[in-house]
Amino acid sequence: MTIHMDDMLRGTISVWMVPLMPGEPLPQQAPAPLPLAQWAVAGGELARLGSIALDGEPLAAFEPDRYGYEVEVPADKAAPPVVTAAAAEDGLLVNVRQAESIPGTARIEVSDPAEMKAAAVYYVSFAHPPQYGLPEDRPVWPVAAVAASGHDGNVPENTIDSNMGTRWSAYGEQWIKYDLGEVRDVSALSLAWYSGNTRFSFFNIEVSVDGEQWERVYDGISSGRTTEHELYPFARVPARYVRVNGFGNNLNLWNSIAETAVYGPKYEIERAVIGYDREEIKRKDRVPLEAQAYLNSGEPIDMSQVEVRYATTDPKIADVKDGVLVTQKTGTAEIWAEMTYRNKTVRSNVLVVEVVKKNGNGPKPKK
Ligand SMILES: [Ca+2]
Repeated sequence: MTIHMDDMLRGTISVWMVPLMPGEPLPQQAPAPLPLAQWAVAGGELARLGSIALDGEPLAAFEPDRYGYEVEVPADKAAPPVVTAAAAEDGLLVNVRQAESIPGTARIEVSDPAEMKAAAVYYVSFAHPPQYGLPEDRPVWPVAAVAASGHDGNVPENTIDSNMGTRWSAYGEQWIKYDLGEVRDVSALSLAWYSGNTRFSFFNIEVSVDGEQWERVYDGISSGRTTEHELYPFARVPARYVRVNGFGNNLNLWNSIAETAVYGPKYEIERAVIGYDREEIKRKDRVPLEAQAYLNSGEPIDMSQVEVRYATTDPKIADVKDGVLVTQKTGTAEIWAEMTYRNKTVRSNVLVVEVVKKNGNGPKPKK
């Protein structure tokens, strides 16, 4: 910060410092300027926390006098950790407002009901590690139309021409808007920032079903580490329009995007099917089972990527070993499978296996 004051003999500068997390709005009203000599903390002391835990695990970086923490959550974890906190001493009140999503921020306030100590606020913000390049685990939605609040000759269409050498550029607070042509399940956007490896861009992402009512789904800063696509995931939401609001970068007020892509939800296992091609199953039989898992897009999954575990209601009648149905006694057993793909498990259909005697059409009635 630089302040020039020409021809000044005496002046007072008030600096108001407010700890803000990304996306948090400024307080509505500024406090009245107060000379430094009159600064004081109510009661002379702050209430403090003694510990913070994430999903029950102590936050290792915790220090009572450090009020902001940034925690990277593994990419496969969709929900933010649950934050708990304990006051440094008895008698203080701790109030936690959990983060709602990733990225997101939990807010912990510790206060003194006796009002001997001033309240303190701690923040724990959660983010996934940055993901670069075009993701392979999501469907890409085609863009039907693009428009922007302005441009300098580098037009908005340049962000969807699959050419990293062309870009949209606009100066100041500007937006660029993508129309998918129909309402889709949207859950991520990737942006390839022009000069993205040398500066951080400030932006947020909004979505809309009708182009009138907008919902903020992402608020952040680009990593400043890549000119490739950088992925910005958010909770899945139905949307036809996706808008990026740009606020310049850390070096100037230009918003420059080389390429944009809009994505649906991550592919995940949705359905598991097992079966066999045999009309009759006998005692001491061996019948190969067929197992197939399907994505939420309906596509079959390469089964070498899927972990399959079988279960039976009666292993003495029918069991599964190495993907083969193995029978012992006559009777009826139910067989099913649990299939796991990318940390998600689904249960298959249930096969009702009737095991009959050899050379017979089922358990013969007793004479
Ligand atoms: Ca381009």
